[in-house]
Amino acid sequence: MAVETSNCGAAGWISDRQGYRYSSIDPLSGHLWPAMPPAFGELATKAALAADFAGFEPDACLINRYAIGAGMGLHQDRDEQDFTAPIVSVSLGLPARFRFGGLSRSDPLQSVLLQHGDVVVWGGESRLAFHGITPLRTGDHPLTGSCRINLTFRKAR
Ligand code: MD6
Ligand code: FE
Repeated sequence: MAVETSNCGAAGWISDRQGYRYSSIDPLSGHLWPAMPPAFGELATKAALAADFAGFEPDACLINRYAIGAGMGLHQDRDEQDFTAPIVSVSLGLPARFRFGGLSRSDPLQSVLLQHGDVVVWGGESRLAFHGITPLRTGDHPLTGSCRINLTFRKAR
């Protein structure tokens, strides 16, 4: 089951024939990504600060929409330039089980149920930790219906 993706901010995460990369242009529209709404950037900066990462100024907000049955396999977020900046993840809509491990794929995993409104910040020693989302279970959320939306804020460049 696929996750549908979009972006806002100066940099967007795309996949095309050349593979995965950050691009300032939306390949579907040929235009720049929409600007990151100031409230989004402020939320990410404040959440990072609350986790002791001062001065986080994301230039990318990945928007992922998970349908029922969609998940994301264990992976590292390692295509950003600056690993001193954390990742801030905001969960909306249906709950999902977030699995969070260590720097090796085979490290033990913690499992956390992310509910509507939950924010996760990871950085420092954990910046390159493996993580993933187990396939979404059937449900109906009053705000999003039968999906989950995840925003991840990064400093891509
Ligand atoms: C989540 N998302 O959906 C975790 N990583 O809670 C991710 O780990 C993620 O949404 C890379 C690209 C997009 C993502
Ligand atoms: Fe990720």
